[in-house]
Amino acid sequence: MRLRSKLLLLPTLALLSACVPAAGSPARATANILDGSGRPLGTATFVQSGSGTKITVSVSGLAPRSRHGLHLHAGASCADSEDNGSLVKFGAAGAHFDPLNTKRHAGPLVSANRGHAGDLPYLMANARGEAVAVLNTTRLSVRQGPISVLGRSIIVHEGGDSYDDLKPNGGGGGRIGCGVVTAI
Ligand SMILES: [Cu+2]
Repeated sequence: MRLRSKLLLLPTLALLSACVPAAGSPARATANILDGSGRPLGTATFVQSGSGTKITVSVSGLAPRSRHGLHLHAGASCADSEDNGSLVKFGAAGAHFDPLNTKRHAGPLVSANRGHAGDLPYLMANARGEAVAVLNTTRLSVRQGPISVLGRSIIVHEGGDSYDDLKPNGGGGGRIGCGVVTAI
């Protein structure tokens, strides 16, 4: 009887292990970034190996040589919201992802306790309106946990990013692109 129940268990275990990546293998996530009219603007990819996460964001269709704040926001939705009767484009994406509750906008390079983990390098468009931002960070992870990017959203802002709070959230202003991050 004991042997039989063990044998029944074996195929179940094999099935489970097929779904779980081996320890140490990279975990990956992606976001499709759409503009305010629902047209594709670009993609974000997240690859974690060990404690580091490489983030690559590639966008096109921007104004030539323009700068755009780029952040991970806390919400899991790119729906619009309303604030005092006015529409907030992609408002459901919420505020900058700040898992350590620093309440400071300080850009991508400060240590984890000094600013929003979701502050990413701003996008700088070339003459053709294309921009790529790359960041290697330990402030964000792909695997599940308090600093995971899964279920957060990438936002591209109308304006640039001063990496400080002299203007709210670096002065990026309105939201022109959004994509929710999902595992792949
Ligand atoms: Cu933002």
